[in-house]
Amino acid sequence: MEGKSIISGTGFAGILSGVRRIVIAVHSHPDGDAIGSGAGLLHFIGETLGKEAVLTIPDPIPDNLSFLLEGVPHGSVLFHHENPEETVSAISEADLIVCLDMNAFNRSGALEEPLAASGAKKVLVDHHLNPDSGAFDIVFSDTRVSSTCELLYRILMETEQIGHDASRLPHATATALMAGMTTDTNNFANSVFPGTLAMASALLAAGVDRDAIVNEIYRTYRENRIRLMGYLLDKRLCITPCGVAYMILDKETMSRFRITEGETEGFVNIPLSIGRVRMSIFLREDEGFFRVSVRSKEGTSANSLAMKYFNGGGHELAAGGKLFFPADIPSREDAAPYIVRVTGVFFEGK
Ligand SMILES: [Mn+2]
Repeated sequence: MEGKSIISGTGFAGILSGVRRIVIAVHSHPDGDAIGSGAGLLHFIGETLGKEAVLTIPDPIPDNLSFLLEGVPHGSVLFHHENPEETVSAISEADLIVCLDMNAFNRSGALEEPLAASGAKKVLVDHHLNPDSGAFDIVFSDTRVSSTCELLYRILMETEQIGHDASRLPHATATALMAGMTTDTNNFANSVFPGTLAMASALLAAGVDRDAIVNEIYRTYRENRIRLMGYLLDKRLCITPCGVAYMILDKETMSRFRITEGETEGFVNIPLSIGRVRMSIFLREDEGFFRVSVRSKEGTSANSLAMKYFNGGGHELAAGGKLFFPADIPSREDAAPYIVRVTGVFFEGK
């Protein structure tokens, strides 16, 4: 447990009920957990508390998550990349801001400055290591859960309105929380705790259609993604003597396969299925930097590597960061030797 953890959710609904303008904010390059918890809370505030709220999102979401935002009240979701002024003013005029699935404002890209500057009361609900507790008035933080969706589920269950009866959750909230938990556990492959399965069980009993969720998330990809995946695994996957697998996706290859950024989600996990691989690193080129994803097997800290060498962090076994050129490496061609060198130091101390 991290920071000033307040694990009881009993006061949560009261905090939301006592204010007028509520804004929910999620991290940049939002994943299923960010959108699931954001949409889930939005529906809870609307349907259970009968109040309005606005979900602010810094940049586009992957297509396979768009079903989570169908059915939200008109005007209740603001994307910064589409509507920067309205998004920023919602944040600056808010009385209360709930930040989800991020441990600090600097995970939220374009929302960082408005979030930091806003005079609103700030609440954090998150499951990453090292929450920036000082920046928030109320912190719900626990790393021993699968996802922010699971932590939010626990908090909502403790509210008077829900009273530990999952069937009282709005159906859309239950669906969104199940979806976010499913993506953060990689469909129950990692970070599964007893509470995760208890949550899944209760939500299923409450009528959530998990088959439909799994279909939306994992069976709606474009052919291009699968072709690129095949190409990367065949031509680009390298494995160092230390058992570090890495793949580097440059811009030219992205445009050759006509791939958008969200479509590489999950690629980093694949090499971990190789027995001798203990860590997998995936780099995707952006403007002047690589976006870095790191995954590791038990006993190896993806978080330490990402913090030390990739300007990032996250969870023990799943972390992310950035590698800038020319600040960290002279040019983009130096990414591969950089990975080989720093992981060599990381594992062998040489
Ligand atoms: Mn998460």
